[in-house]
Amino acid sequence: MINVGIVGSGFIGPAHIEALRRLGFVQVVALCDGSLVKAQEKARLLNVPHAYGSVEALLAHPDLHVVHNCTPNHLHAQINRQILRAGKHVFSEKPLCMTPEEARELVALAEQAGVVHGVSFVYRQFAMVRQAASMLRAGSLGRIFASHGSYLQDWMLLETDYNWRVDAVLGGASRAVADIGSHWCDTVQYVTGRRITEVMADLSIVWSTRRASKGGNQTFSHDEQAEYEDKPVTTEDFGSVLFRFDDGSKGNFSVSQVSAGRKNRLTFEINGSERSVAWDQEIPQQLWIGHRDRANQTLTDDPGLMNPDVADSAHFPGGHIEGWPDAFKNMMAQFYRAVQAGVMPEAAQFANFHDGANVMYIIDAIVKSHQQQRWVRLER
Ligand code: SOE
Repeated sequence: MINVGIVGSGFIGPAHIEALRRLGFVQVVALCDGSLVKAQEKARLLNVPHAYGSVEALLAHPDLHVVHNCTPNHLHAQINRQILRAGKHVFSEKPLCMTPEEARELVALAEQAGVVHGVSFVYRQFAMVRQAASMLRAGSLGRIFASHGSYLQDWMLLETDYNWRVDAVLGGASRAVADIGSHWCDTVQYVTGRRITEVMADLSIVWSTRRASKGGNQTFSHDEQAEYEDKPVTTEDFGSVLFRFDDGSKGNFSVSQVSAGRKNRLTFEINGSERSVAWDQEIPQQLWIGHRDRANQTLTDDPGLMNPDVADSAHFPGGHIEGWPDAFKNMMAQFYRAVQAGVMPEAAQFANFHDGANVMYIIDAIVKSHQQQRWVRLER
């Protein structure tokens, strides 16, 4: 059995634990949170045998092999560093850190440590996203003309919606782009096999002051009875980005956390000279395939109908719809196969620290582009 420790038990820590438990060869042995009391309470609720009130104490747990960093953004770099210095395999929530400098440092540390390193970019692990990537690899779209899409949510729509992500000190200089645009970029770079090299961005804040619940808000939660205090907002609620890929092809995407009715709608469409593909995270089992000279198709996640090289990313016969928790399981399965082998695979299908750093360079360029109102080339 592989022994795992989880740091952080907010919205996402329990999702990691659930996915790990579905693998069968991994056990979550310890959990750590900001205080021992909170960690003990969460460990009891989540049936985790050991609880710790500090990362140091968790890292000293006997026979610990892997640590997942599921903390708020401002703690990512510091805790990833600690895990690497302890020589443990590391799986970090996104974004990898808060600045490009930290990203470069973490990539170097991960390489030196010789451990398996992963970043939680989960959307590339959906069966139909992997199918789209397989089709592109096989050349079935032809020459790529355009890539576009958006990632829209509504959990920050109201003036009374607040969360640590709003505070630049805790969430970073960018919010919507770093929180969900990061997923869009990773997913589309994975599908196309191309890298974004230049961006032109326009970011907007719709609530320059938000009314924060004095009791604090979890991600996606809303408390009707709360008492509020005013807090200034310096991070974007939505943004539009034009980009250029390394092969000269182009695209654009928008991100928004204030789009009423859109819960977690990551969509992309890629247009090639032969056909198009489009995908929507809220109907994840369908891949739309667009044609000019015949009727369009909707391919569903039936392993028997998918390309053989990616058919193992759907686990049930067609019609048994798989979604976000299943993509999470796929991501963990990829990562833990590498942990079993003890080395980073040649062509990892899970996002690693290099991918996490790459997205940090994109976010940094987007923020600079907005501030300077011009095209910005990525600095790696
Ligand atoms: C909040 O916007 C959030 O939970 C992100 O932080 C996740 O990465 C995304 O998968 C869903 O939305």
